[in-house]
Amino acid sequence: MQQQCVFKQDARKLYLDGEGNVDFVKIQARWDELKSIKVSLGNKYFTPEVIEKAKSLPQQDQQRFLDLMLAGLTNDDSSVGICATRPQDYDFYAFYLEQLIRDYHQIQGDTKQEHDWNIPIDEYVLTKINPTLEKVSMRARVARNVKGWNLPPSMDKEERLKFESKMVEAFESFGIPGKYYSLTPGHKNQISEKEADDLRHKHFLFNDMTTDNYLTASGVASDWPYGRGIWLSEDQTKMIWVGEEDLLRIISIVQGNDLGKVDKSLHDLLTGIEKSGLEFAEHPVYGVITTCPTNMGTGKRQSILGKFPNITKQGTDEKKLKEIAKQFGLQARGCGGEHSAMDKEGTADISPSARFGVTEANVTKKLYEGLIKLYEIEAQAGNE
Ligand code: DAR
Repeated sequence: MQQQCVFKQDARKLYLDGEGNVDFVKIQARWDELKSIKVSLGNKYFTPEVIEKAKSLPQQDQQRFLDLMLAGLTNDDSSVGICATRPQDYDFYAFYLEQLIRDYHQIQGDTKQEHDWNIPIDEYVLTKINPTLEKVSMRARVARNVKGWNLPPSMDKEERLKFESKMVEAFESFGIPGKYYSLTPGHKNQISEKEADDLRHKHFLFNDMTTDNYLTASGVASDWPYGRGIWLSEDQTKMIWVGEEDLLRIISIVQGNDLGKVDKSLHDLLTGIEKSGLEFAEHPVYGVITTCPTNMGTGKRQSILGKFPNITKQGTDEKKLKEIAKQFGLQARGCGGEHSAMDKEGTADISPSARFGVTEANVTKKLYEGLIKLYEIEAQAGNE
């Protein structure tokens, strides 16, 4: 059965007093309640010192502070629970977000984000791990937001539409053959529901955002489907999502076995879009700025769709694979992306968790090295 999603305006009302001011007692009570279910990072770092500091801010900034936490307060199973609403939140609310970011990315000391797209071809070859990994769905994406624009949780409909128009202009001139498909009602590039579903079946387009309680509660999904769409390259290996969790998700999906090739495809796309004159939102320490603190740094998530029938006992024990993956700094998701289930073959989307304090090249290396371990364990589990 489909879950009933809670939208931002209703989610935030629960934490306001009679005058509409932020009520810290109500927030604390909810975080305390969640402690017996699951402690998200948002919950963990809601400390007395943080509360004291937040309370000393003007009311408008307290309201924004509440907005940061809505995803976590609304979802019992949250592990992070935070969405920034504007690029400047990472400085303004550093008293709360800094420790949380360092915790998620396992960073000690004063790490500053460095970038390195030097990723070799012919080195991270999956058939060296296991000869059956001949034709694998390899994916890589970077999250990007654009300087001068709010992040999706706090955009209004007008800003979303304006941003989409700006991107349509960029797509018309950026030089890689492809087409933009809009979900905005009445847009000149609007596609039908059927066309949208076809793109979803191919795993190109994102799902209806109003069906994800994290996206609705945080405001990421507000004004759906206005300002949303996808640019897709003619050869269907490169795509750019507009108006999802970040303003842009720049993605490449390649079928094959050389991780370096998907990186090259992604980097070509990223360089192309950068040349169109867009200036991405960046932080001097944290690197690229993203809505979710988990994506800060490189914003890069690289994965493969792999089958782990032995570890997952034919898909019935996803938890086991998730636990093992975690030991190697990897995350295992279902085959339909985040919050989706694995199938009977234990098909999972495996990616390194860290994106800050690692370079783009490190992300690929971590994926490759983690997969070596994971496939070793999968083979052992098959002999048990
Ligand atoms: N599940 C949510 C978000 C985790 C990170 N995923 C993103 N940003 N799509 C949580 O708070 O646990």
